[in-house]
Amino acid sequence: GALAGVVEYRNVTFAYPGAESPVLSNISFTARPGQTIAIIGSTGAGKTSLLSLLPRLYDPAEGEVLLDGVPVSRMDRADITRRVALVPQRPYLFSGTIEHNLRFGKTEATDQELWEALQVAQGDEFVRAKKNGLGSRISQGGTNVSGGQRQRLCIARALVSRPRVYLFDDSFSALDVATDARLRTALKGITADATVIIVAQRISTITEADQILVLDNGRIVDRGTHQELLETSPTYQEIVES
Ligand code: DUT
Ligand code: MG
Repeated sequence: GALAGVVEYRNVTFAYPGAESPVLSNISFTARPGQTIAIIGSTGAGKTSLLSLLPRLYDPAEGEVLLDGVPVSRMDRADITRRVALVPQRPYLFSGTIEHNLRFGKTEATDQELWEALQVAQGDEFVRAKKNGLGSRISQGGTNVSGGQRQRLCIARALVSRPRVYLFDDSFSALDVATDARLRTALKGITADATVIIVAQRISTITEADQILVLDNGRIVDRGTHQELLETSPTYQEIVES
């Protein structure tokens, strides 16, 4: 049968509670297993807001978000969380060991799976260099690891949970170009039959995406592959040149 993990946004409009104007207007797109969909757009365009609707951090005012054909508004958050992993723009670690942080919600993962996830996330070296390895303690909020290390641990945590759908909110922008490229190559193997949605700042992160959505002021103004957008989208060209 068809692989699970089909995400569909259908005419989605969303305003934050109490706000007058919507931050997302009439958003429609479909992301299928095996595909990488990229979202790009200037700061405040609505990229994080768009991602937040799938795990139901918020519900849209109009339209529907569907997971495998079922509106997420009819699903338990726990059920969605089993199938969708969001790596937030400000990655969060809680107090406990690195192992606890990686296994969060996925207690049956083996140590080998943890190390594989760390390797893909380009975080294995710094964990191995710690005296207590996976048993090293993380302080509340992860203040005793660097921002980049925190990001890699949160990417690894998502990988350990083996979701059908990955949402990466700006997870690669802080990495240097070479590490970003290595990470994404490694990611391809492990996410090959999953659905991947990437919010990105850097064009090089998304040139190979199956489809790029150009978000501007809460609307998808253009969509296509990198090559198509270079030829057709002034907004995309501006981003490329910036
Ligand atoms: N906004 C709110 N309340 C929130 C979060 C955001 O009103 O809790 C507004 C701020 C902004 C719009 O929604 O005008 C879109 O914000 P979002 O965070 O979705 O934008 P982004 O595309 O993710 O921006 P960035 O590239 O800075 O992450
Ligand atoms: Mg954002």
